[in-house]
Amino acid sequence: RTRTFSGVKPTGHLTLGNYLGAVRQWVEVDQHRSDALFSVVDLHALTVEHDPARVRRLSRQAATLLLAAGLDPALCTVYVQSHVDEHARLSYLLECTATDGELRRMIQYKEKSVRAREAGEGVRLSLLTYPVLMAADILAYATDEVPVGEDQRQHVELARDLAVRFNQRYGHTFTVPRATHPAVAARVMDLQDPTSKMGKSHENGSGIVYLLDEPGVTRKKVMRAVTDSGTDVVYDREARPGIANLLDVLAAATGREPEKLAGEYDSYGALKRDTAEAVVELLRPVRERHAELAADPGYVDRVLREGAERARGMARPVVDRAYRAIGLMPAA
Ligand code: AQP
Repeated sequence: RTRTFSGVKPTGHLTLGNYLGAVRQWVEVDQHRSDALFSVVDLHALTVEHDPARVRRLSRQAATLLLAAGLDPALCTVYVQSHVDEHARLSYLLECTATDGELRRMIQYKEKSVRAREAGEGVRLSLLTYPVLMAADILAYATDEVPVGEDQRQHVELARDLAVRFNQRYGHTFTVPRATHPAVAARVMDLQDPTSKMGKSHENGSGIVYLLDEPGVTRKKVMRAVTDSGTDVVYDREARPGIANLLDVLAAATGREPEKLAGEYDSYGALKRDTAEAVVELLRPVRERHAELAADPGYVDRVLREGAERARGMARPVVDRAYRAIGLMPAA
């Protein structure tokens, strides 16, 4: 069976982008047709300025939301990254495989390090090495497929490069993974700035639909989405990014194609109203189930404990093999 791995960072509340770009595929496709692991990758939340209590709270919330969205512990493994030591163990070996030049080329590093400097904060070394830890997340499980939004494409490429390089130098150790992306809405844009990604850690939340937003709040955010000059509804991501983004979201929420939908609208207002309703209905069951699960933290704890145990059992032989292959002496 295909092995699948993916994760979410607890750097903010989960967004519609996370859902359409990643989580929905995990629920509807990956957990059924593959041997899948999904992780709240909390170590990655420490690469930028963070508040310890908030990271802890958001980690629990993200895990609860993944279950609320429909991940079923009977079908897949759900766990918290820091509960499994193998990620950090393997990361060091991959730091000894990657070069500093290839990490400095990562787009997210460039963007986020500029943001940190502008905010007068130091750039944490872990922000540079973050894609190496992500490669370890993936390679530790002999992963074949990594279902992610398009913003993660470059990081999965790095994981492939490191796997190939390690295998060439030290003998076959790692499966070489590949990224998969949803057909529609692989990159949901910010409703207030449709040229930048809807990202959960952005300061201004008015262009971001959070999975736990009340329906009234979601409606307001969609209705106030920035649209392009012009009035006719056409699907053109370059010339009309605002309208294209709404069409992508509506298409993803209704299982239609954005180009076809464009032909059915002759005003921006009607498109926004239908998109708002479709998003509210799409997220309604997730919100409701989240409220139920949040009232039963013992259940979530049990799922995460069992998930971590299973994950450890899968990762340990792979990481142990890598330790031997690279030349470290086994303990007597
Ligand atoms: N806007 C998006 N559209 C489609 N997919 C997206 N993903 C994230 N944003 C979008 C996908 O969701 C998965 C989990 O994302 P993440 O936790 O790694 O990162 P993030 O939501 O982008 O959060 P950040 O880094 O905290 O926010 P920013 O970037 O604003 O600083 C991934 O598969 C991701 O592709």
